[in-house]
Amino acid sequence: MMNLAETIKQSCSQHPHKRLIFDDEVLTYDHLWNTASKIRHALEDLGVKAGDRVAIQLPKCLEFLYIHLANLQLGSISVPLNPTYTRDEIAYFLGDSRAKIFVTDGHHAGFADPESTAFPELQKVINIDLQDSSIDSILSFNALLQTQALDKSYPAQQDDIALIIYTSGTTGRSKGAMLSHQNILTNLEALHKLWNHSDQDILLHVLPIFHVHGLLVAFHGALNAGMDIIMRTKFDPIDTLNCIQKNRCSIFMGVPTMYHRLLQVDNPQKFDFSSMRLWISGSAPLLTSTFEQFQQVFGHTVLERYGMSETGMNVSNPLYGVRKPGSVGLPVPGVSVRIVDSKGQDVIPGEVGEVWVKGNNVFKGYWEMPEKTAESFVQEWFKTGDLGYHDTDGYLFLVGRSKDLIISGGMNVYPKEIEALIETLEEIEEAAVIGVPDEDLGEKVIAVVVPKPGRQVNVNAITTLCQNHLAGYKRPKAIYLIDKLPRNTMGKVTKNQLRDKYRIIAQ
Ligand code: MCA
Repeated sequence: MMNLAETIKQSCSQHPHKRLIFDDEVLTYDHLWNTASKIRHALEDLGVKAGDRVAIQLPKCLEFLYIHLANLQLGSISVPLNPTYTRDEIAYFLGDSRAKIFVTDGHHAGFADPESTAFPELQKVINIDLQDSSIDSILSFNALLQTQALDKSYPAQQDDIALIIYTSGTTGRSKGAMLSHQNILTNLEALHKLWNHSDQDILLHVLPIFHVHGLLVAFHGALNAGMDIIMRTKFDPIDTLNCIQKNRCSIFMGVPTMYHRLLQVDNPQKFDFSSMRLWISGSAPLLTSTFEQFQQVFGHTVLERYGMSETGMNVSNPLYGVRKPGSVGLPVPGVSVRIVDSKGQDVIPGEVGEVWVKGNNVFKGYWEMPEKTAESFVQEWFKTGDLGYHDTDGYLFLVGRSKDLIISGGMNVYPKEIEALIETLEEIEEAAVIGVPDEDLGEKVIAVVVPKPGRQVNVNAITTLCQNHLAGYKRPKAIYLIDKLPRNTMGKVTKNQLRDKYRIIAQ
């Protein structure tokens, strides 16, 4: 098996004139790969070696892709970070990953000073625009482009880490999921066959690129197949339909919120989407009502699949067989799936248990967290924390999570992180953060907060605190004050009770 760089190189050599159209900029595979080669050599000149971490916090842009592909060529590890992360969040990720290079833009370049003792291993901040930054050790992206593209070999071994994707922690610190070249390639190859990808396909790419969904399943999937890629910086439903019509796209990948928003478009039939063969949904549960409405309005059956940052894609509805509403489908070839009870015994069809998965797609563990890694596995089975059941045809239906997790617009939000932040306010006794159903986002984040006896709590102070410390998608959309949180006999906050109460109040 080749490594990721070798397979992409092969695809770029076979399809040199295939295009990536990024908003209005048109470039070829050839150009993409050669520019990445220049960056690879510039990184090498900076002393970056195989295995070093290169953190990337950029809005969706070509430079992000160049840096990431350069890392694959060099064997260094991409650490993609949400561009809306705040200074505190970035400080944690740079520190934890021990990144050697931080690639970012003018807005965030000041987040990390390589001279600071907080980041002893950070050597350079690379700024893709030098507009409002004053730190001397910042290097411009354009300077990197002055390097020659040399044809060199790609040293990464199968088992070497290609990416660290941070997933927030249910308790405490975020964990970096380490995905090897083999993990990623195994999954890409399985999906290529399963979804019948080909170089005749044209992908419309509207997802963020700092996640497995947008970066691996969509971008890498398309690149390996030699597809033309129409990439948009932001999702907009009208723009999506316009792009499909104009470019004769055949594949779209989105989160349920995007499907919901496409259904809000007035008379979508006025657009020509006859070129489309595959509408894929993932990252959050697709409501049966959205699935059915999409069938009625668009005349297409969405293909829902299920994956995780730690594993890539595990389960998918079939391309040719029945796509069952409410089900994420059947195991992806090469992935084994079990549903087990609390004793680790397999349950019978119809019975709910925890979903465990095994296969070469399953990650190598959490970066420098051997205990967390050990807790997440039983032998080679990865315990997903998702609850579900199989029907008698083997289709998986997800019904909940054993972890305290909210999925808002396809983004995972861990209540613990927000609760701990709110509880830093001196006048607050405790906080419970929950997700309540939301038509657009699937679930929306709300906070229920208990003031200390006799203390006044200013809701604006909580809002400001969250604005200063948390990326936007994690911030509570509503905050409620309450005297006491409901608890069970063990003293644990009964979040189900809170969810029942606030699902109506918070509408
Ligand atoms: C943006 N905002 C959100 C979210 N996104 N609030 C809650 N949940 C969200 N997901 C807030 C912003 O903070 C801002 O708040 C306001 O909405 C407008 O921001 P904007 O960027 O314009 O939002 P949008 O364009 O409407 O974004 C919604 C979105 C986006 C398109 C659904 O969230 C998105 O692209 N989601 C996809 C995430 C994804 O790719 N997940 C894959 C991870 P304010 O106005 O207060 O500032 S999971 C994965 O990879 C696994 C492996 C898998 O299986 O796929």
